[in-house]
Amino acid sequence: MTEATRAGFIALIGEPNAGKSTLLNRMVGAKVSIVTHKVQTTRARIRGVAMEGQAQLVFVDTPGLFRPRRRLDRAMVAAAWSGASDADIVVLLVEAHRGITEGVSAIMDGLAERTAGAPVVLAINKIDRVKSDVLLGLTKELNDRFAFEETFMISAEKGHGVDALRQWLAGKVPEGPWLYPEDQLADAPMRQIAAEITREKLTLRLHQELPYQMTVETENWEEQKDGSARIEQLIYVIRDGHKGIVLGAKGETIKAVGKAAREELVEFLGRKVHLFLQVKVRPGWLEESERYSEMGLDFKDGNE
Ligand SMILES: Nc1nc2c(ncn2[C@@H]2O[C@H](COP(=O)(O)OP(=O)(O)OP(=O)(O)O)[C@@H](O)[C@H]2O)c(=O)[nH]1
Ligand SMILES: [Mg+2]
Repeated sequence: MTEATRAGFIALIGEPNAGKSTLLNRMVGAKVSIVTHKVQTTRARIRGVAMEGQAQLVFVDTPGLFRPRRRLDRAMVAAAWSGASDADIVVLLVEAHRGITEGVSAIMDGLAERTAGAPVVLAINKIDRVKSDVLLGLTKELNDRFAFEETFMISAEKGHGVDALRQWLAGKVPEGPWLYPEDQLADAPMRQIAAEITREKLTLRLHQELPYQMTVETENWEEQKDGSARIEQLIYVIRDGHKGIVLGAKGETIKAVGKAAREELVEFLGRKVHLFLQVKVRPGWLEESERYSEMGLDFKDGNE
C-alpha cells in the first residue's frame, strides 16, 4: 500500500532578522524570498513549497513581528499574524545569540491567542553563532514560558538541523491531497518576485532609513519573440534627495543595482532578461492603497 499524501501550511514567524526567509529558501531549495542583513526586509506573506516524501509542506514566510509605528509597519505585522492564524503549524524562530529579547517576549505573549490552536514549534536559529551550552538554558527558559510542541536547534544559513525539522513537519501536517503541483516552488506572481529581487539589491546598497522609504513595482512585463523577457520597474522614493542617492554619482548606484537584479532574474527565469529601472519621487506613497496591494498587503490593516 502506498503512503497517504499529506499537505499543510507552515507559518514561519519571529522578530525581524530572525532568519525566516533564509529558512524558507533553504526548505524550498531555491531563493523565493529576499534576504538581507537588515531588519524588516520581508513585507508580505510569501509561500514556498517543499516536498518531503509524500508530504507537501507549504511554508509561509511572514514579515517580522515588532512594535509598529507607521501604516506600513502595522500592515506588515497584521499580515504576519494572519499568516500564523491561517496555518496548520506555526514555527517560531528565535535567534540563539540574542535569546529572549523584549521582542521575543512580546511575541510569546500573543502566541496562544493568535495561533488559533495550531501547534507551535520552537526553532532556535543561528546556532552557528553560539556555544552549545547556551542552547540548553535557552531551550528550557523558552519552554518554561510557552508549551511548544517541540524544539529544534537549527542554522537556516548553514543547514544544520533543518532536515530534522522538515521531517518532523512532514509527519505532522494533515493527511490530504497536495495543494500545489509537485514542481511548483513559490506562490507569488512573477512580477512581484521580480520587484522583490530589485528591492533586495537596493536595500543592500542603501543606508539608514532609505530602504524603509522606498518600494519597487513591476510596471510592465513583455515576452519577446526571442524568448527573453523585457521588464520595466519603478522605484518609488519619498524625496528628491533620495532619488539622487538611488541613482548615485553618474547613475552608478542604479546601474549596479540593475545589473545585480538582472543577473538574479536570469538565474530565476532561466532565460535572457532586459531590465529597465526608473526612479520616481512620490512623497505620499506610504499612504497610497495601491502601493499596498502591489506589495501584497492590505491597506486597511495599516489603520490605527
Ligand atoms: N549566522 C547565521 N546567520 C543567519 C542564519 N539564518 C539567517 N541568517 C542571517 O540573518 C539575516 C536575516 O535573515 P533573513 O532571512 O532576511 O531574516 P528574516 O527573519 O526573514 O527578516 P525580516 O524579513 O526582516 O523579518 C541575514 O543576514 C541572514 O544571512 C543562521 O542560521 N546563521
Ligand atoms: Mg524575511
